[in-house]
Amino acid sequence: MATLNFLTGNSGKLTEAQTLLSPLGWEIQFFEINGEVPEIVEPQSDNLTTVALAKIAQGVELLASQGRLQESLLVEDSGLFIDALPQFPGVYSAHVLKSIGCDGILRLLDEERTAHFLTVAALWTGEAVEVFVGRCDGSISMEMKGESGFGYDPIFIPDESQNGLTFAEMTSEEKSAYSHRGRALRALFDYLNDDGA
Ligand code: ITT
Repeated sequence: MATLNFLTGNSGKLTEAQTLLSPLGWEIQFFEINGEVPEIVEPQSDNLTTVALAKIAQGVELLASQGRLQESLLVEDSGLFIDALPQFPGVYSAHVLKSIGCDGILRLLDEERTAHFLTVAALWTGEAVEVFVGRCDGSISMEMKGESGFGYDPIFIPDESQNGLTFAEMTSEEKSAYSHRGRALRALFDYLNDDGA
């Protein structure tokens, strides 16, 4: 089974990548140095791709410093974009979640509730960097619902959701079928397969 290192401090992201890619023959593991996920500096930017590329550049430097440059490495940056709140929380999604949380987002919204999630994943293949993007359109629920997943999952209803369920009311498999991350990682898998990696 091929191994993919995932440089992230978010265990929810790791679980979703494992759900999606393990059945396809990939073992996904945290990228760690001396048993710890290394700290990465995220640049101030209003662009997810810029952030993802900054993360992969730092990750590749760390691989090089460990003599592991031939290994593959995955990073990704994701954000929730709410139409009624231009660019918000967007690239500030992590900060906004910590400061006002899902409740705070619900308090800011009125009737206009359409939103989308974006993921920009950057993969170091051992030779080069490839970028994959996934988008999921949906809306913000009227209240928090569900216990699964992480982050904004209790308030996001994807358009494909049959019964108006939030991501947090779905299993990891169901969420991945529609989600921004699922789409980006399936594109990544197709690339790895086509490339014979
Ligand atoms: P990294 O270490 O990978 O950077 P992070 O949690 O800082 O992990 P991001 O900056 O990409 O990740 O995510 C921004 C915020 O958006 C963060 O608070 C996440 O919890 C949230 N988020 C990302 N993907 C999500 C998803 O699929 N469902 C709900 N919330 C999500």
